[in-house]
Amino acid sequence: MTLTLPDLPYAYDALAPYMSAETLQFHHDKHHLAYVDNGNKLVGPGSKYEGLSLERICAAAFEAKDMPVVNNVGQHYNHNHFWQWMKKGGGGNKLPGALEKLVADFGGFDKMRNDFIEAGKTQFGSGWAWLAIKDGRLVVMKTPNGENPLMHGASPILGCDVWEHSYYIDYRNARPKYLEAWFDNLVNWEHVEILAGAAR
Ligand code: MN3
Repeated sequence: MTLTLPDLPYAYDALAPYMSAETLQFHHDKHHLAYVDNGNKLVGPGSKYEGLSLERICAAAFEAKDMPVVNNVGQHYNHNHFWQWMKKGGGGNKLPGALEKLVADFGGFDKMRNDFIEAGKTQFGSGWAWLAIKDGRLVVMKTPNGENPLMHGASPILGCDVWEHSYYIDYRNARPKYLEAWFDNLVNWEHVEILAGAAR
């Protein structure tokens, strides 16, 4: 398949002050583009991944321990959703109805928020914190580098990029502050709901 860089679904300055235009310009225009360009050298026509969806490529590459594809195509999938997992005026603890039961069964909103932020804080080095659906239940996960829950038998519904490129301009080394600001002010719960619906 041919990977293409999606446009951001908002202006570069839409997420300030929680995520600056400068961060989005580097993160989207440089970092995500590099994953697209590198990924296209790995999964293009003639490769063994030809004809597979992005989701299937993630799982197949991890199964095959094909780490260049895991990391570059994984990061393409992760960032496609990362842009959509944020919006101006996001966050808050009012969830769409379809998410309420999943979150209640997990132990409630506060436990979900705390566990998610803790996962992001404790991911050693570059990686992601996740909410995912596994065996019909909500789980919190963390993964290194470009890995995602698709590679671990789960369906991601929310992910926060904890690579330094996602927060260093705005928060320097304060990853916990970034995670809290991100969760409380930027999360687009409607995109989470869409993915949760598709995961059933
Ligand atoms: Mn990133």
